[in-house]
Amino acid sequence: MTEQLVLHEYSSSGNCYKVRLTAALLGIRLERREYDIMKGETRTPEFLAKVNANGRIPVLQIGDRFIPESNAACYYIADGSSLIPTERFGHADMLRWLFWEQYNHEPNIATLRFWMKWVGPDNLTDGQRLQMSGKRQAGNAALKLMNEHLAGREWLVGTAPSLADICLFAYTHVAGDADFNLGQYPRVVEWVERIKGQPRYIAIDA
Ligand SMILES: N[C@@H](CCC(=O)N[C@@H](CS)C(=O)NCC(=O)O)C(=O)O
Repeated sequence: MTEQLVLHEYSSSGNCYKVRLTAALLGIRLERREYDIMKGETRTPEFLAKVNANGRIPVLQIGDRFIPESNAACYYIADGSSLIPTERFGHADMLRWLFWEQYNHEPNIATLRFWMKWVGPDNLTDGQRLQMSGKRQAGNAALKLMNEHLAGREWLVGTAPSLADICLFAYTHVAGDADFNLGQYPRVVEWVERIKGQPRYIAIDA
């Protein structure tokens, strides 16, 4: 990849980490620009006008063009690499996991992690408090589904690591931050270790 890539991010976010991890595993350099989401730095008129009208990070900048949405940014980086299955079914299956992550996994596990670690249990609104048990149940259902899918297989799609593994790994491996007990999902724990063992792996706080 010859063009310069800039990641607009908040580094402890799993959505931002998955973009960094994709680039690291592929040996691709990213320039990093940090925003403090706790201070609303992604909600300024400048950010909304130039970087992402949706007011969120991560956003991948390629020259003067911007790709918001973590999984789309990962896809841009990984396109053409071994992380993207080329066989038609495998490719669609990888996309299935990326969409599933955004609908069934991230809104539950990542949101609870943010509420518990950043907002703090004492500062939650009544509305957030009301949603906690539903999100915990749905987060556990997502982890259970992954655990069952991983029976007899090492990777989510086919027989090699793909972008599906990277995108699901980001919030799964820190689910303990939101008091999910990964020990209940032994195949997920093994899969987490398998990803950590990949050449050029970087940790979320690297
Ligand atoms: N679906 C988006 C979610 C992006 C998102 O929710 N980003 C959060 C941090 S993980 C954010 O920017 N929050 C700050 C805000 O909403 O003001 C993605 O996958 O990139």
